[in-house]
Amino acid sequence: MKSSQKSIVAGMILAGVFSIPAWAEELTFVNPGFEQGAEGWRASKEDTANNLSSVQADAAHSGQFGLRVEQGDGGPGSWLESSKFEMQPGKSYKLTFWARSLNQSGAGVWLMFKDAEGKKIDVPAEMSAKQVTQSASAWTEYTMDFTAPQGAESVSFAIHCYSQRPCLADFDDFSLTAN
Ligand SMILES: [Ca+2]
Repeated sequence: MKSSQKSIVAGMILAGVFSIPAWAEELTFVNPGFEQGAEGWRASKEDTANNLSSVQADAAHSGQFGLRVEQGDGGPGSWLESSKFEMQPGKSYKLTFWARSLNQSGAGVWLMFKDAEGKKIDVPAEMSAKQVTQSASAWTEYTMDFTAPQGAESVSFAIHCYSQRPCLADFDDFSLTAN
C-alpha cells in the first residue's frame, strides 16, 4: 500500500471515532443546556403569563438544569424561542437535543426561517418540526437535519407544546452544527 493510501485509510478510521464529522462546524449559542437559567431564550407572552416553560433542576439531562414545560388542559400552548443563527441558503445543518415526556404530552421543536427583512419563510412541516414521543418516555436524543431554504438569512427554533392539552416534558442539551 502506498503511503498516500495509508493516510486515507487512517483518516477514515479517525473520522469514525468522532460522532461529529470532521467537516461539521458546531455553532456556538448562548446557554444551550439551561445552565444559565433562561438567558438567551425568549418566552411568548402567554407562556410567561402562565409560567409554562421554566428552568428547573428536576429537568436536567446533563449539568444542573434543564427546561420543564408544564401546562394544563384547555389553556395556551408553551412557546420558548432560541436566539437567532445566521444561515447560508442551500447549506445543511443539524439540530440535536434531548427530551423526555413525563406524561402524555404534545411537545416538540419548531424551526423558524427568516429572510433578510425578518419575514418568515414557510417550509414543509416535515422539515420544520420534530415532535417528541407523546407518551411517557425516557430521555431520548432527537435530531433535525435540514437545509436552509432559498432566501433564508437566519433560523431560530422554539420549544412548543400544543395548546388546549396538557403537557409535562423536559428538554436539555441543544446543539447546532453546520455541514
Ligand atoms: Ca442542562
